[in-house]
Amino acid sequence: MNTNTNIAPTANFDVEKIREDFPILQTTVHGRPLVYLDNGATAQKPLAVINSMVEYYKGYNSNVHRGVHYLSQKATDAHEAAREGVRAFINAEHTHEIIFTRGTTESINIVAHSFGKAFVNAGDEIIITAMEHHSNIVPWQMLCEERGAILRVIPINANGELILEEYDKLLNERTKLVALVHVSNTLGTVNPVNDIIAKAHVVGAAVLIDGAQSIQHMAVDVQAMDADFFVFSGHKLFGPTGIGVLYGKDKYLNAMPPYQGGGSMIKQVTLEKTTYNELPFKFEAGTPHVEGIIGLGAAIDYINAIGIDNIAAYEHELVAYAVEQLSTIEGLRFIGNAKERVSVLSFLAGDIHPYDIGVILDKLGIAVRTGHHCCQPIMDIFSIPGTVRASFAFYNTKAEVDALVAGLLKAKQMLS
Ligand code: 7TS
Repeated sequence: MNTNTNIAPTANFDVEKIREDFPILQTTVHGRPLVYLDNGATAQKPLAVINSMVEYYKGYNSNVHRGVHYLSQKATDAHEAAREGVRAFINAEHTHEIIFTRGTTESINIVAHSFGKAFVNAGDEIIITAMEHHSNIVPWQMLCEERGAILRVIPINANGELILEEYDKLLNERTKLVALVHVSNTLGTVNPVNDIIAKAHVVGAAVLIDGAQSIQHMAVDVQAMDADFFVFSGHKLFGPTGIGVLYGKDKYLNAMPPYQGGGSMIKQVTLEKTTYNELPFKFEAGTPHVEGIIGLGAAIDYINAIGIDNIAAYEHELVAYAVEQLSTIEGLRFIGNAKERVSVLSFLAGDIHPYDIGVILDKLGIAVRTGHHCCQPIMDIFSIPGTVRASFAFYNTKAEVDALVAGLLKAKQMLS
């Protein structure tokens, strides 16, 4: 089910101890202990992340890359250390290939805008898949409309897996870019990105991988994968909101025009003409989200201390247990049954509306997401209004899965 099935969590992976690092997990909702199963929307933050940002504001708040003074240099050092932390975490070749953005959505929009300007012309083709989040659909539709390019879509089967024979048929010398999700936020499907990227490269197309739902669940190596772009959000990786990453190979980033003009992204400005700064600053106009970057760096340090392979192995076991337990509920139907799947379970219970289930679970202190999860095309394919989605993190437990099952049985009883 997940790609790390052969690894067992090490003996020192102690979920109860890990939970102590997350203050919010000690709270109650409607008088019940919080059971947080909406990690796909945003993950909770460990104290190490919260404290890193408090320390920045208390001790060295300053703008970066601008001042010779002590505070500015300290903030700049922390900021650039976080960039190096991101580089190492995804094994990018160069630190300057790491661009800080507001999140996955902004990262994709930068590529659509700047790669589009440099490389996409009338009659060119862009390939996406039918399981994309809206943020990996709409920017490409906008680009295609603007440039007279054509959007092609890889369909999915009833299990929620890509139909790869159709991908083979779509690829051709007009394909300029393939943009797809690594792990579906709605189906949990893990896509075979290595093969998809290798095939795109045969026709000379670049590939953008949306890693918003993979980066927190499995080891990512952008060089081994050979991704041209890899994007993710800090807030789903136990870091703060408002910060994200665009990784791009420098051969592409150097050939792309800036996304925004302003301070920091320039080398020299006269009233007639501006020359642009080098990577990564060419794509980072204005004062960055300094505390967000510092918080993201702390989140990566925190994950590294636990070990992403330990996290993957623990979650594999947890999700297998959840599938087994949920399957005992009569009338429960999973939306998405991919062979390769991680950490996201979408389902329906009989013909009960997902929203009604979500409201009852909430009263029991259980947070799940209901609705279309910003993937309306998937709902159209399955002819459903939405799903109930439980999305797991490494701090969730089998006892919480049991609470979810009990809550669903109660909801069924009340609503049937
Ligand atoms: N791509 C995927 C696969 C996502 O799951 C999300 C957010 C995004 C892109 C956009 O990320 P953002 O941080 O820029 O907003 N997904 C979800 C979700 O599943 N529930 O809430 C947000």
